[in-house]
Amino acid sequence: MKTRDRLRIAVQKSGRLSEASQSLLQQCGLDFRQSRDKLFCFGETHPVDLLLVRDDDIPGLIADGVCDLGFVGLNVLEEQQLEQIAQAGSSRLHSLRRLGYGGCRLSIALPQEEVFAGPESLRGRRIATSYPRLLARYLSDQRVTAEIVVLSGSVEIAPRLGSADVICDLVSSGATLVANQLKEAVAILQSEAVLAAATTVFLDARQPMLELLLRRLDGVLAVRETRLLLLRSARSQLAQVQAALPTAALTTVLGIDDQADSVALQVLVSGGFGWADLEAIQHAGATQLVVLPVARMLA
Ligand code: PRT
Ligand code: ZN
Repeated sequence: MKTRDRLRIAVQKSGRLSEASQSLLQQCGLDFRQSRDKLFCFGETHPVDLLLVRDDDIPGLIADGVCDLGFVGLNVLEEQQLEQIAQAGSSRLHSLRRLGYGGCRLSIALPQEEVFAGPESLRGRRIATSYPRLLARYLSDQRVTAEIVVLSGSVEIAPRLGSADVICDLVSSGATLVANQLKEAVAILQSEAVLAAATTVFLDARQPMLELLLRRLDGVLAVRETRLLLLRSARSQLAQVQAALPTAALTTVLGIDDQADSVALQVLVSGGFGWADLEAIQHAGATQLVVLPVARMLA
């Protein structure tokens, strides 16, 4: 393996994942200076550099050892993993972390007037997609044979052009499908941006940097989902209020100087915490509820 003393990360140059990927690195305390041709970012605070590329090139750059890590959609990563397995029998590419942005699904969609009666409805049909390996895996899992029409873009117009009957494409809001008179039948992959790598063991200065990056990344990802909930409760209702809190919450109960009958609670909540959860706690007897975002956390 080639020795290098700086970690090199592939990031999408311009597209749906660019901003969120760079902002995640910034939240990890990494700052960069961009080269004049805007293809390279030199790490000013840490020995980490960025290569700005097309998202489709990211898995290949990692597999070839040009880059050590990459921020890429799971859809692109898995498609290229399957391609490498088909070509070479194996793939060293894998996902180290799910990153919580760039969410979408790879779905099969058909003309609005058609009825989808399960995977059987796809037998013998022409399905247009840019993800032939993922689609082939789904069809084979379902024991259905169909014709895969590989297109590199504008997949959603294939049925209207007559080059396919059905499509398999990325969907997020679903507006593009509706605009093309298509309807979603089944999602074959739930995707989001991931941190991809071919190895996590380096015998040079990249190893401590990788460990630092992963530690900070875990901190940032955990905090994103965490909220600090402040509230008050009468002592007589404390048990009820505590029972309404999320089960994994970390709770501190504090006395209030001049109010012997009341307590203040500080509750660290992780995972999705919405209006309905807050209302349930209020209903159990809590008052003065405040939900705050958490900036940093060290356990
Ligand atoms: O130039 P480069 O090759 O780098 O970029 P690209 O054009 O290939 O990729 P880009 O930026 O469009 O997407 C990058 C990644 O974002 C994808 O690989 C997915 O992991 C993720 N992502 C998230 C999406 C979407 N959401 C999405 N909605 N990628 C594409 N779409 C398409 C979808 O197929 C549809 O055509 O956007 C259109 C709008 O979607 P609706 O359902 O909201 O209408
Ligand atoms: Zn692309």
